[in-house]
Amino acid sequence: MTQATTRKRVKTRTETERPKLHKVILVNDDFTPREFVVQVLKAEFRTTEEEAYRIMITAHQRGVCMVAVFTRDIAETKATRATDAGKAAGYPLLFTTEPEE
Ligand code: TYC
Repeated sequence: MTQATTRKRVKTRTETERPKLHKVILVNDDFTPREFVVQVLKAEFRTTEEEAYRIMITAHQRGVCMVAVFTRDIAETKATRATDAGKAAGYPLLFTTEPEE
């Protein structure tokens, strides 16, 4: 005789956490030439000339300006590389990162 089997089915729901994004922030200083800041923004963050100028002048006028958001590793790597580009040229140019709320 055949026997019917009953199986319990468990529905699973996968919760995927989105990685928290981190902001890269450009900090103003009194020494780095404007044109140098624009060059670094274009090279490291792949912005257009116009966008780089807007970010640079905003930091110049307000003290800081958000450049872009990335996952933490990428934000930190880009901020470090951009800061090091200034350091290599003898400027105190600074990029920092902070987690987005
Ligand atoms: N304040 C600098 C100057 O007058 C230009 C500058 C802008 C430097 C933005 C840094 O994040 C900065 N030469």
